[in-house]
Amino acid sequence: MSNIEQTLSIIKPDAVERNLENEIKQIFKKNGFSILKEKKIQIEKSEAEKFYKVHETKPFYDDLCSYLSSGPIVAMVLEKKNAVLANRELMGATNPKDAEEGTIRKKYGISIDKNSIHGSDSVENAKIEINFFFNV
Ligand code: IDP
Ligand code: MG
Repeated sequence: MSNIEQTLSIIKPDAVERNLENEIKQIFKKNGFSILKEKKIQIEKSEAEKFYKVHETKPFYDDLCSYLSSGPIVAMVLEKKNAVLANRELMGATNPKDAEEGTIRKKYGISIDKNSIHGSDSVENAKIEINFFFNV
């Protein structure tokens, strides 16, 4: 049974700012992900608020939305077998301090808020998030 999935990845402003875009894309490719679509954009804070709406009651919501809209980001559609989980594993824990060796957040993350990368957390949310960036 093939379980080919697509997931949304975002290279966040702290990583784009440090010119890590190509290095991070290489990590995805080395780990068997195909990058089906990609675009570099800067979004409005109102769009970030929509994207992160699930976190609207959290104390860090406002800072998070300011941050995601603070500079260019690279949104990508990644495809692989079990892509959603595989991408979460490759990204590492939300807080880079807790991320395992070999993960993107361990390697590049600066702090819990500047953690370099976003990845969808379920197949259902991946569809919504891919739609958000690519089907407009
Ligand atoms: P995830 O990115 O690993 O899925 P989420 O819990 O969905 O983590 O949180 C979304 C983003 O919000 C995180 O990537 C991180 O940048 C930020 N964030 C999460 N928890 C905190 C926190 O406690 N303080 C500050 N920022 C946070
Ligand atoms: Mg999340």
